[in-house]
Amino acid sequence: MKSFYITTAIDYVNGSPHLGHAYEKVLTDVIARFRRLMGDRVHFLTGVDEHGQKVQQSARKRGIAPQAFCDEVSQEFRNLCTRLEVSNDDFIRTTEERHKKVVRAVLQQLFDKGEIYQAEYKGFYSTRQEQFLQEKDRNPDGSWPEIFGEVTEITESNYFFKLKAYQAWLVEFLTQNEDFVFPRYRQKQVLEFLKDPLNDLCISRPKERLEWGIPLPFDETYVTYVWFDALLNYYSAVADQPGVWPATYHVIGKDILVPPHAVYWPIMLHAAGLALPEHLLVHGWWLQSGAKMSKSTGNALNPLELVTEFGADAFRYFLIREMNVGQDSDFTREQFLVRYNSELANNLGNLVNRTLNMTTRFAAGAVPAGESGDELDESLRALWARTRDEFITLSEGFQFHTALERAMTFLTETNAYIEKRAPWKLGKSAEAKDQATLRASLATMAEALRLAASLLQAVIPGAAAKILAALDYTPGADWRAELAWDGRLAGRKVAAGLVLFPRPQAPEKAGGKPV
Ligand code: ME8
Repeated sequence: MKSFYITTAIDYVNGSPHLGHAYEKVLTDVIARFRRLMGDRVHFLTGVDEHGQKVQQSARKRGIAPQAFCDEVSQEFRNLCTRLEVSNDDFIRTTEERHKKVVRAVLQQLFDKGEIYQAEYKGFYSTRQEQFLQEKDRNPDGSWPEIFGEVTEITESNYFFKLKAYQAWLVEFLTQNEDFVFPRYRQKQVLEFLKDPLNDLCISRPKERLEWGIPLPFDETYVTYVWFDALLNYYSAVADQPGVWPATYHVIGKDILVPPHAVYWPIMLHAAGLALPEHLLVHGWWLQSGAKMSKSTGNALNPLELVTEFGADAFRYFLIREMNVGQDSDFTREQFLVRYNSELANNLGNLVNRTLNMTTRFAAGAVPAGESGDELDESLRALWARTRDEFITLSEGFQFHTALERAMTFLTETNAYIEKRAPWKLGKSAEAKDQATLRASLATMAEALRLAASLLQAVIPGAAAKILAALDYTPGADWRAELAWDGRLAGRKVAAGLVLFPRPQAPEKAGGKPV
């Protein structure tokens, strides 16, 4: 079986991980976990981008060797994955030999085929973006946009990859494969970009300007341009694993779609005779007061602080619930607390507490058998069937925020069911009918909780596992079968006292803390 191979972008190690990095890993993880539940053989790769000028500069600033600097910062990105319960199967660093070997082999192959040539180049260069600029990159007033930082004119001899020769092929490919980029409107942006003629890509940097890179195999006085090196990570990590390449999805942010992932990468692969990835999944940005969070602007939020404060599940839940994949979202602590309080603590947390505590109190801790077949139960079951089907369909289309909204509605309705049944009243009655309704209600509550936890596994894996364990239940391998409402918990001994989402401060009192 061909793997469902999914990757994140590899993060620059010139600074610590921020919320944007955390989001991309969590989003990719939710997809990976969801596909595993759906029965796919998943291979999930993440990693770090360690070469290039920015990393060399950051290491210099710290007064340490680039490799030592990379070792240190890479570890932070690895720790981030662990703390976020990201289930990656592999973590690649571009300074690893397995990667460098593949980069050199691909470069040599393209050079031998005549796809790479040497030429004199004179042009404007942005150190911050590590790219040569073109006239069309200028502001209307002739100045260079801020994002390029300092721009200098340089002349040097360099190696070029024949990008231009493949422009028509790429346009044809994108026209034939309309769903190559998700969301679709982003594919249109790629085609828009391709309306202008492409220039060949400068893929070398003279060693006197940049030492920190992979030497060109055919001319060791140069190192490889960092993007040419970095993009190959997706292939180098699995080159020796049959049945994995090509990638099913490369998950990336919108800033690195055009040109690297949608232009350079398909052309590099095609020229090297390698299969193209099936899709690019492009997410938007987390903003703070409308500005992109990034290392260079200094408004980056340290995700680990939030994870320490609220736990990985709450953090993951918020990111996935709040962001419509593809669009931008503003991050505010207030909104985080609103969702935490209302959806996790009050809705899910409340159902957990009530179910476990009431089963303990009114049924000696054992989930009763049987359910009443009255209208109240019927309608909750019907809502479950709809919720489950919609959740799966929405998740398949990456509409996780709506999928979670549906799950929340099911939890709200289950809590409303409890209010209507009022087990605390039934428990006081000695009548046989009331006792039967009480048992049936407790069975329904436990089953609804089991199903909700199973459904939410990909998003809140830790909390879901704790809920299932408190219900004394170990899920089977077939997820779809797990999602059937069939009262399988009858007789299980539940464990009361599970507090998953302790209530934080009220939002109005939370002011003063930096977001
Ligand atoms: O671009 N919101 O690395 P990177 C959401 N090394 N996503 C964000 C974000 C934000 N505020 N800021 C960054 C690179 N990202 C290259 C990639 S891949 C072969 C090489 C996302 O550390 C960004 O869009 O700058 C990208 O997908 C990822 O974080 C890494 O960004």
